[in-house]
Amino acid sequence: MRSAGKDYPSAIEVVDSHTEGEPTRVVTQGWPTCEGDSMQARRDDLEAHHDHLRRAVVCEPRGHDAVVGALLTPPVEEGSLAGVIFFNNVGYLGMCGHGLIGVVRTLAHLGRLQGREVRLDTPVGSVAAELAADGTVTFENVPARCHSLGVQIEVPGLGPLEGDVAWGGNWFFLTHLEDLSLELENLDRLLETTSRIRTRLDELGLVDEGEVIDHVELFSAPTREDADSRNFVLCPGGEYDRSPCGTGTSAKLAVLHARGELSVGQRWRQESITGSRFVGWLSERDGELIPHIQGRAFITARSTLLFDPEDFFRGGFSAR
Ligand code: PYC
Repeated sequence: MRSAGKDYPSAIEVVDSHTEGEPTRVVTQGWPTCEGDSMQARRDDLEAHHDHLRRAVVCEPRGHDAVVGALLTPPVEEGSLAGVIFFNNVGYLGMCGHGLIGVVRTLAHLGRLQGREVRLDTPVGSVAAELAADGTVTFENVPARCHSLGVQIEVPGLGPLEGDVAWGGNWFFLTHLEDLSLELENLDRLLETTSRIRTRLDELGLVDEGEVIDHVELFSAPTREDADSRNFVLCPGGEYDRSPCGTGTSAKLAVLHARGELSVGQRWRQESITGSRFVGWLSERDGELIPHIQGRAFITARSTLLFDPEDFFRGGFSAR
């Protein structure tokens, strides 16, 4: 049996990027092997034996609370180039849309992409992506589904609220608030309000046992002329998504489709709280709705992370 001891490698190689403003740190070398035949098993192994590395890689002092990490592994499916496990300041994500776009740009940057199309395995399924000549990445997500429309909840300190529950690779509660505009100057209130909603959702347990609605997504009218809607997304670790959130936009597409407001193939242009944008649409395969999400990522750094045994903060820390 392997121990869950806190061993640190001497160095971990990473490539940093941002996708429409949201950071991704791809681990390319130095992480111990994650055991398991499936991506879920590897994610569980990572959690059981290397969770201290998750924190050390994405949190302060090497990163910060908004950074999403992506660990590359060998693929588990035939035809896939690699496996990828996404993680953040508090744990693990099923899929991560902005992160996937960052991974594709990173693989291209490293010269590891063979051609323009790639399949990657995640703990919630395989996804396909294509890198266009201008650097735009389009990925075909795992199937999205609307779980329930018009759910009424009572949130202490906020009152009654109506929203939808949908899966887009992670679970989302999608709603809008009349009296809180989606502007960065309202960030403290947006974080506080969405955190309250999430606490209430935890208590209510609206999805299956073992599943958690860990993202809350607010919508308003867009501020850009080339967008259909603006959003604010609370992520599991208390941070907000600077991008329009790939899995959140996928969940939104499923909700719009369930309401009869978006047909298959119809474009949806989702603006984020920072003013960046994803374009999304749905296709149908074997009776399931497949979200397609398009956006851009830019490489910001290639670094070697070091872990000095004398360093009190070697294992990283979170301000939250
Ligand atoms: O783009 O799917 C996404 C995402 C999830 C959390 C942060 N970004």
